Amino acid sequence: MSEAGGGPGWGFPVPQRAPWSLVAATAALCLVSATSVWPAGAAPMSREERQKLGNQVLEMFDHAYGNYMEHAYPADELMPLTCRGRVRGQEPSRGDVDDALGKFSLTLIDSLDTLVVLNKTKEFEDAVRKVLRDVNLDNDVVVSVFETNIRVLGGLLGGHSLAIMLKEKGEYMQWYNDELLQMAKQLGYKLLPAFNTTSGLPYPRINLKFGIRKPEARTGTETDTCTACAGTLILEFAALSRFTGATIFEEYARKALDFLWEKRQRSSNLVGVTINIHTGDWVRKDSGVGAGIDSYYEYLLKAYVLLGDDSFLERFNTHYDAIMRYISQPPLLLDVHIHKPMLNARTWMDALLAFFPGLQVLKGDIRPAIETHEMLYQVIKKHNFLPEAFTIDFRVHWAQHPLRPEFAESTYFLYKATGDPYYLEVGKTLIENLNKYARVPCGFAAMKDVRTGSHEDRMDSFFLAEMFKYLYLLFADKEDIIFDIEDYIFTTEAHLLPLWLSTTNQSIPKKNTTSEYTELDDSNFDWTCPNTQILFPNDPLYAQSIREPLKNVVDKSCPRGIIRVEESFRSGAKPPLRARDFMATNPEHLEILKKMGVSLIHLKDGRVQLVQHAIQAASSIDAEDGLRFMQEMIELSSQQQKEQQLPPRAVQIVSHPFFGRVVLTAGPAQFGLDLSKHKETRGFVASSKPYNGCSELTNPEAVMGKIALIQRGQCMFAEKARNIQNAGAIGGIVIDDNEGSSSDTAPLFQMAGDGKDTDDIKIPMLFLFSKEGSIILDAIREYEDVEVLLSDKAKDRDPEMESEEQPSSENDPPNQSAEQIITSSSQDPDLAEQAAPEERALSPPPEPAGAPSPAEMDNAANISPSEQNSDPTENHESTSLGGECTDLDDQPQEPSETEEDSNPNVSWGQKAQPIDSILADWNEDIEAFEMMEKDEL
Ligand code: DMJ
Repeated sequence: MSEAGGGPGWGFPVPQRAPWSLVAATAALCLVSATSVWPAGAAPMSREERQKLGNQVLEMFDHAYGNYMEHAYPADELMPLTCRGRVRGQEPSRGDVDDALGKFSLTLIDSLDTLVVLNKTKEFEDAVRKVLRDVNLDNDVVVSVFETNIRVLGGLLGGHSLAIMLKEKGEYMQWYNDELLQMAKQLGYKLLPAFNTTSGLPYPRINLKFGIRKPEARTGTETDTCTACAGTLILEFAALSRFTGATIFEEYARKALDFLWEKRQRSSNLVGVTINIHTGDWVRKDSGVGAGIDSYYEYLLKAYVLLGDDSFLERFNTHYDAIMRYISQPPLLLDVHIHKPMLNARTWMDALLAFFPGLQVLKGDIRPAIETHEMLYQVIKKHNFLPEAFTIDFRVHWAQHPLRPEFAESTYFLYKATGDPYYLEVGKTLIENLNKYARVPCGFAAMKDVRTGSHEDRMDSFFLAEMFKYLYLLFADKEDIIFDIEDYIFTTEAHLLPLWLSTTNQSIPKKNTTSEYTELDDSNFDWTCPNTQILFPNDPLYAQSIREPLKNVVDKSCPRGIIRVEESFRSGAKPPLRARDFMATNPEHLEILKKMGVSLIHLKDGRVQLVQHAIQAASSIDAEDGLRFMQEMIELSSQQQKEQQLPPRAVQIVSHPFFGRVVLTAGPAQFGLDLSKHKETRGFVASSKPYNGCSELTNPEAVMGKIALIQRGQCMFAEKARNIQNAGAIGGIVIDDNEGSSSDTAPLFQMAGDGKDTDDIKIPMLFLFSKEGSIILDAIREYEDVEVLLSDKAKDRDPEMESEEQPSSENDPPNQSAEQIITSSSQDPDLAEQAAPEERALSPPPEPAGAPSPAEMDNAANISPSEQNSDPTENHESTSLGGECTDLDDQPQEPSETEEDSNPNVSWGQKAQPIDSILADWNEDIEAFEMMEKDEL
């Protein structure tokens, strides 16, 4: 048991307090009432400002929830770009992520208790009536057991918990008669067949109507599940048992947890990411605190809080010690192998681990929580959001961000524990970024790429279940909430379960390990947190002093080993094994690698990944050699990738009513104006005639000076470009002719030339899949004049333009003054040259030959050292390694945030990201995607 577990308080029934009170229980920190002592360094935020921010959160919630209810309900989720509901089966499959959708109005159920927290009691009452009236849990659809448990069962139970609380208060919900609980019970029984395995670990998926076994079920053949999937049931299942008296749910969830505990790797006390549900063998033996494992740890600690069973705390503490010993490398949290826990399994971190500082607060381990949170905040400040994955030198590894709430969650718990107003400022930044970059006219859209600012047509239900709750609570005073939040515990989906369940229907005996059960005398305790006097007894600068050394950890970071390698390159030293010669199958090479501290990780898809740990090298000289070798390998790989790929581009709709809020991910062209080197192109759009653009346009007057829309197909991309250019278009957007295609589901590709010289094409050309393209086509139908910006990265919205233009009707023409700031390519001197149409003699092959297939693109991103044979040039080394330590990702080319912020004129286009940095990110992005698409994030 850890030191924290050894105190006198471990046999006591859990007090009816909120999680942060457990900080007190765990670390004995909160012994005296909170005072108004703040650590110096962050000015206190006035009540007025906190209220203003709280109101802003309410307005944002209304925007998200209102649009879901108006445009999507009863569908599971809102598609905020196309402003309609996402109905499973009616949209192209997105793979595992769709398993959360069970045709049960997911977002409504997930939002129930948020409505009460946000003081929208009337709306809550309406929402509950809708759930009871409309939701069917008996659909013939295969859903994830994990997601259905945390979002739907948890949502129903959270709704029930607050419904009975309101009923007791005597004003609202007087008609309520446990109907949500009955639905929860019905759902619980529907999930039980999933546990019909010898291990007791549940199948990952179940058919809501047919269960597992029946042939119609279309599931039940799976052999593996993720640890979090099997280990994140106990709170909801125990609550269901205790609310209803039906003990079976709690029993099943306990059995699954017991099995996972038995299967932990005994020497490291870590668990892997995926496990075989029949044999209990670890399928993926890497171990971290993020994707695939995260909420298993969370539920062990919270099960102790809710159920008061010491065995859960013991297990948690055992795992926590292992995490802090092997995975925690403050401020980083890095995955390791369960059998060789000193060996890192990855060189990047995923966004889900952002919940961990919050859990550390609950555990009472504040220092590493502050450190990791600060590191994450800096990544956010750099990219506006936390990318799905980022490297240990803080470059984007996977650029997506589906509006995940974990960082807001940790911010809230850290504020509660420390009272440091710094965390209020962090929350304010989160609010600003959401409004600035993710808000669209019909809700909030996930970020497809945090670097370009492009969107995905999705707004996950957890955004409403969690994000708004944590942000609102962050700024709320006790009196702003109509009930005592401290009487509840948050599930992993932020649903609220009452702590009084710990003493209700306790049919399963507690495994209290202390033989002498001692009731804690807590009469001297004031459980209220934060208690900064105790937390920072001698030094009010404590929290700040922990953050301070980390302040520049992101900006000042260098890609691993660059400085040292740079020096050795300058000295002309070469590694004993050159990257270009390396063969993964050559035992001698492997021996050299080992000596240099370089380990080889075999990925599932057959590729290998190289990781260097200088500490494992035979000597410091070998370690230096290892760094040189790694640098060569990076250069070699990135050079090859650069040759074959271009980064994604952005099409941003800037006219009324979008004002830049809709950003579409676009594929680049290998010809025409390179948007990363030139200013963006802005103009109104017009459809070309013929729409395929394969012959001379019959409507040149319509496309002249505009951005022409052309349909994919029937001729080469380059030919289309020439035809619209000849008609006077300043740019072109090719829209996919495969109906339903989307960058959400298909990998982007670049439009290839026609195999001939394409230097005559001067205008920029971008490619949109059909769904993104139809957003523009729909906009034309509705608003007629639609203006877009073609660029390499979405530009900040222009607030002046937005506030100046208050159209009286939805169909008002767009602001014509906007034309005055058009940066059109027609002003480009280069373009003057091509004013006279050139003679062309093309006999085009069919178009598909022009575009590389997704598979070709994917191969380009692979690092397969055994296949490397091209020669990295010496010049390359000196150019990329010369000069100061630079982050290949953004620095020094990208203007710093301070520069941007201090320049009020910066908008629409002064935030260009250098091509190299985007290339590096884009290559990594594809690779990361390949590696992670199978992970259950
Ligand atoms: C939520 O559904 C839950 O928090 C879950 O535990 C994992 N993360 C998502 C949101 O990111």
